[in-house]
Amino acid sequence: MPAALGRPQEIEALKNVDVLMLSPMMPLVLEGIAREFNLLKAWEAPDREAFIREHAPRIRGMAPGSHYRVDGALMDKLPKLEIIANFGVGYDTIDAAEAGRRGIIVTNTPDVLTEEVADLAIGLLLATIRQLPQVDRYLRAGKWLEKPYPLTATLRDRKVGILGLGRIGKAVAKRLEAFGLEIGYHGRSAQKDVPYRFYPSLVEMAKDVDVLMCVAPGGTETKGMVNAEVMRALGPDGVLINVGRGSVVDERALIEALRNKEILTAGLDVFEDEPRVPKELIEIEHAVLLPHVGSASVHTRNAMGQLVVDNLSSWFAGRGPLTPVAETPWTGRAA
Ligand code: NAP
Ligand code: 8YV
Repeated sequence: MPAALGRPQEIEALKNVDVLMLSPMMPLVLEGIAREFNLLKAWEAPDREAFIREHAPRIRGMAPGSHYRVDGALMDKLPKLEIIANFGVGYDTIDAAEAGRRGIIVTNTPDVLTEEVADLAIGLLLATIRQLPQVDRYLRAGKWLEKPYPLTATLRDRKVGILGLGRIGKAVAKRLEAFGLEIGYHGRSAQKDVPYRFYPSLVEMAKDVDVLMCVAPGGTETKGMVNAEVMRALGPDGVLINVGRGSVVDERALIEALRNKEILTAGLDVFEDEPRVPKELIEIEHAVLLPHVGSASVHTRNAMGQLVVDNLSSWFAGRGPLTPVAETPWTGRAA
C-alpha cells in the first residue's frame, strides 16, 4: 500500500485508473501497477491495435515497456492520457516534446542506475583494451597449453574523451580519475565546476584523445554524430566505447573503420537496431559486444522498476511526478 494512501475509498478509486502497458515488463512493475491500478496488457490481446482502440477513451497512464515508439500518432488515440512512465533514463523512444505540447507528463528513471552503468562502462573499457572475452575464450579452447596469449594494448597513458558528461558521464570520469587518466569532454556547452577540459568540437576532441567514451542520449540531435570523420580523428590506436545509445554512432562507418584499421577496436553495449546486431560487427573478433546490459543487475533493475511504479502512484495520488523529463516539467497541477 503506498505510504500516502490509506483510506480504502482512495485505493478503490485508483483501481479505476486504466494504465496501458505495450510489452511485458519485469514482475515488480507488472505487479506494482496491477496492485494499484487497472493494468491493461496490450501484448496479451490477439489484436493489439483493436485492444488499444477499445480501451483508449479511458486510458490515463502508460508504462510502455521496451521497443515501442510512443509518438504523436499513438497519443492521438489516447485522449485522456496524462502520464507516460518510462523504464530507463534514456527516453528517445518517446516523443517527449510532443507529449509536452499536449500537457502529458513523461517520467524516466535517472540516478538509480548511474553508478551501475558507470561500473559497466569501465568494465567494458578494460575488457575491450585487454581483450578479456577473447582471453577467456582462448583458455577455454585449451590454447594456453600451446602458448601464452599474445600481449595486448593498454589503458596506461591513455587520454579519454567523454561524449555526454551528464550523470553517468561524470560517474565514469570519477572512476577514470582513480585510474590516473587524463579526461576531456564534449557536450553542447561547457560546464561550470568540472575539472576536465571542454572541447566545443567532437572531431577536435577525437583528435586529441585515444579513447572515446560515448554516454550521450539518443534522438535526432545526436543521431550519427560519431561518424567516419570522428573515427578517423580518433586514429589507429583509438578505442570507441558506447554505452549511450546505438543511434549516436554511425554503425556502417564504425564497421568500415574497424575493418580498415582506422581505429584499434570498439566496446559496444548499445546498437542501432537492437536486438539485431550486424553480422559484420559480430565477425570482428577483437570488438567486445554486449546485449545492452549497462543497468542489468537485479539491484538496479528493481530500483528502476520501482521508480516507474512510484511515478504513476505519485501522479495519480495527486502529488505530481517524481522524475519528470526536461520536456515535460511539472508545473504544479496533478491528477
Ligand atoms: P544526462 O545526465 O542527461 O546526460 C546526458 C549528457 O549528454 C549531458 O551531459 C548532455 O550534455 C549530453 N548531451 C545531450 N545532448 C547532446 C548533444 N546533442 N551533443 C552532445 N552532448 C549532448 O543522462 P544520463 O543519466 O547520464 O544518461 C545518459 C544516457 O545514457 C541516456 O540518455 C541513455 O541513452 C544512456 N544509458 C544507457 C544505459 C545502458 O544500459 N547502456 C543505461 C542508462 C543510460 P550537454 O547538455 O552539455 O550537451
Ligand atoms: C535500460 C537504458 O536497459 O536507462 C536507459 O536508458 O538504456 C537501460 O537502463 C533500458 O532503458 C531498458 O529497456
